[in-house]
Amino acid sequence: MRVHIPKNKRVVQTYAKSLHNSVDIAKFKEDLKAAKNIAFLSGAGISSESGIPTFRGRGGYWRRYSAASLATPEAFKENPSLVWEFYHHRREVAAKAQPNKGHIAIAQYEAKHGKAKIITVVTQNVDSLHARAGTKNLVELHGSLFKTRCTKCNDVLVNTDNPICEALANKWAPGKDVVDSDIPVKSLPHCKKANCNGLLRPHIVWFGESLETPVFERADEAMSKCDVCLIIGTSSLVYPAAGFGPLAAARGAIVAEFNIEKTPATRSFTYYFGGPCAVTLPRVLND
Ligand code: BV8
Ligand code: ZN
Repeated sequence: MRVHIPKNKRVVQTYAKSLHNSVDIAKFKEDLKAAKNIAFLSGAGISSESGIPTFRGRGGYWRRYSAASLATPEAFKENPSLVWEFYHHRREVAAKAQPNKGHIAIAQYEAKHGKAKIITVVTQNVDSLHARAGTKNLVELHGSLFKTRCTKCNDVLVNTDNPICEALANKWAPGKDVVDSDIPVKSLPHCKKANCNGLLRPHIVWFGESLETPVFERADEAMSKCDVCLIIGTSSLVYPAAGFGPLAAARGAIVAEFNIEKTPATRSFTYYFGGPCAVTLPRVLND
């Protein structure tokens, strides 16, 4: 029977918890064992050990631009060539990257316990590394680098062509003094559906865009029904994803954060496991 701890006492106890307290690992493993419904929410931090730069920190820049300034519909409207060069670069980096021990620990945990428990992996990442690690019940909140959407007929297709079109061949160098290619729109990727030929865009949710309703609803269902929730490698700054963990904690779910540093959400969580998640996740998931 779980004793409800008043918030303030829980805050004090949360700070006392850390990976170095092996009691926590044992306790959290017990919580996982007893859980019927487990949700994972990952951010860019889980892929950083696969060599994919995170949004914030040093990696958040490409050429002279911050990643977030290019991940907007306005940037695409204004300069589709530049935005396609940016996403071509990210497709190249993600295609060359391998899932790391963090992705694999989650996929193996699902494979082992997915029959007896409901296990959902919700990711903010667009790099496809969870899928490539073998995760099955996956919700890609913000879409995928390897899907395109037609700006005219809305057709969504998986596309792993590298380069995605001739004009983008070798046009992705990230250096800050690289001259942008200024590719004419007609040479950018276009829809191959009959009588369409609309300009393609990455099937990715940009800042200022709404998440696809069915995708959001699947994530919301998982995060509002789970007994235990693991929040992994995210700065918990971008909504609506950032709201899921604190909402789960507020309704009494056990929430464990895996990050190399504390975040604005840490204090509302039950556990904080500090350190690279390719180390901390296998420690708690591999039984
Ligand atoms: C929305 C895809 C409704 C793109 C992403 C003005 C107008 C419109 C909306 C807004 C507005 N102002 C605010 C908003 C809402 C906005 C938002 O929240 N903005 C923030 C900046 C305040 N949200 C939206 O726009 C969302 N849509 O609200 O729709 C709406 C619609 C219209 C009008 C009004 C409302 C859509 C957001 C989705 C944007 N797309 N990604 C692409 O990838 O190209 S977001 C992108 O950044 C990521 O996907 C992720 O979601 C987000 C945060 O990144 P993180 O994953 O957390 O990565 P980050 O680098 O920040 O942190 C890494 C963490 O890992 C760090 O904590 C680090 O310590 C840790 N770490 C590093 N290494 C490790 C590690 N941890 C463990 N181990 C390690 N080894
Ligand atoms: Zn089309």
